[in-house]
Amino acid sequence: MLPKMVILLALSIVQLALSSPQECLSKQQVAQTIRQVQKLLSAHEASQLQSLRNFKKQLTVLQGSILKHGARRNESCPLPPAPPNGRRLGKKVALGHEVHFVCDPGFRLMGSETRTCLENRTWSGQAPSCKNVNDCTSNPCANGGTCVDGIQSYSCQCARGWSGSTCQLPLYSDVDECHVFQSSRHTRICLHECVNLPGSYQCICPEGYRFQADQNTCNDVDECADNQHNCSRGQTCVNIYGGFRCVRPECPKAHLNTTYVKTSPFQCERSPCPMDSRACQKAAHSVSFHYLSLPSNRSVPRVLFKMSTSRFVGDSLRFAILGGNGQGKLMVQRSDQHAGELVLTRPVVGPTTLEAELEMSEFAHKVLLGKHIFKITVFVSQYEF
Ligand SMILES: [Ca+2]
Ligand SMILES: [Ca+2]
Repeated sequence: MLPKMVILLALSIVQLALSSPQECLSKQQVAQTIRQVQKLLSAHEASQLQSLRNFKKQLTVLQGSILKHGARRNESCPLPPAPPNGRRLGKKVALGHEVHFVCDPGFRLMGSETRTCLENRTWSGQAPSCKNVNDCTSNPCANGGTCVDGIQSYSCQCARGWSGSTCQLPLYSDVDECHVFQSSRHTRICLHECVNLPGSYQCICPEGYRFQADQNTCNDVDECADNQHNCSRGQTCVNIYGGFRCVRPECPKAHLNTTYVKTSPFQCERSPCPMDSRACQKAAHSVSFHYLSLPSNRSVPRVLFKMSTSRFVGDSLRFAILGGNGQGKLMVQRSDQHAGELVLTRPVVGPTTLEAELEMSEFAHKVLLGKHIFKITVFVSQYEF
């Protein structure tokens, strides 16, 4: 507004001076007027320049503020590394942005699959890692092969006699030793069961036996000594071939003034008899219990048990089998002046149990000094060992 007015004023003064000769101004007056207008314009120019400078200054401040704000917006997190055997997806690391992680085939991602750049310039969640997937979990190796895990693969270390990627191929044509030798009693290679293997064979013993490789035999496990039995308190464990038995010998019941007391787990002694009781005096002085173990089908004759006297010093002994299911297979005989023996006279095929009640009578000058009862139990096993 001001410059327009100033120019109009200057022009009207000049016009007045040139167009009207009657009221004409002197040359001097015109020159003075022009100088005044020039002065006015200079002052105005200075003011305009100052305004422009201020405006420029404001623009610079505004620009600075915009740049500063922009810098804040560029705040970012350090680029997280890709896990070994995996990849990172996404490159934007500014505040609020996400990056993702994936694993190579055969690997499973542990940790965070997605992470976000947080205000404090760190990434959310846990650093990811790629774990090799165990390819052996399905037990792919056959015939006793050992599986070795790889990356998206596995390999098999085959047992002796096998080959192929999963040990499915016999390495060489095998001889079935069991089929060839085990079927005949004379060429038998295993005491019990034979299992054919590629390039070899294996002998297996039944339950209750332990295979002894150096002698190629099946040895009975002594469950009683090894404390593998389940006998209750009051019972006694008796080891037998291929197993064990829990026994509890009982003394004869009181009968006709005759009573017995237990003097050990396997022995009963007659209590002193009343003076007038002949029945008691004729009864056995002692009853003892004997448990024997015998493999099946043993050759005969075979002495199973020996009896001798120690209590009396008589001049003769007599033996008898009083009872039990062993009659016909068992026999008792004198072996010397003070001893006798129980003999197996026929082979017995197990599993079975033979029982015999033996009586040993001792005499001096044909007068009975005393009698002893031996209760024998023979456990015959299922196998010939
Ligand atoms: Ca073989
Ligand atoms: Ca046993």
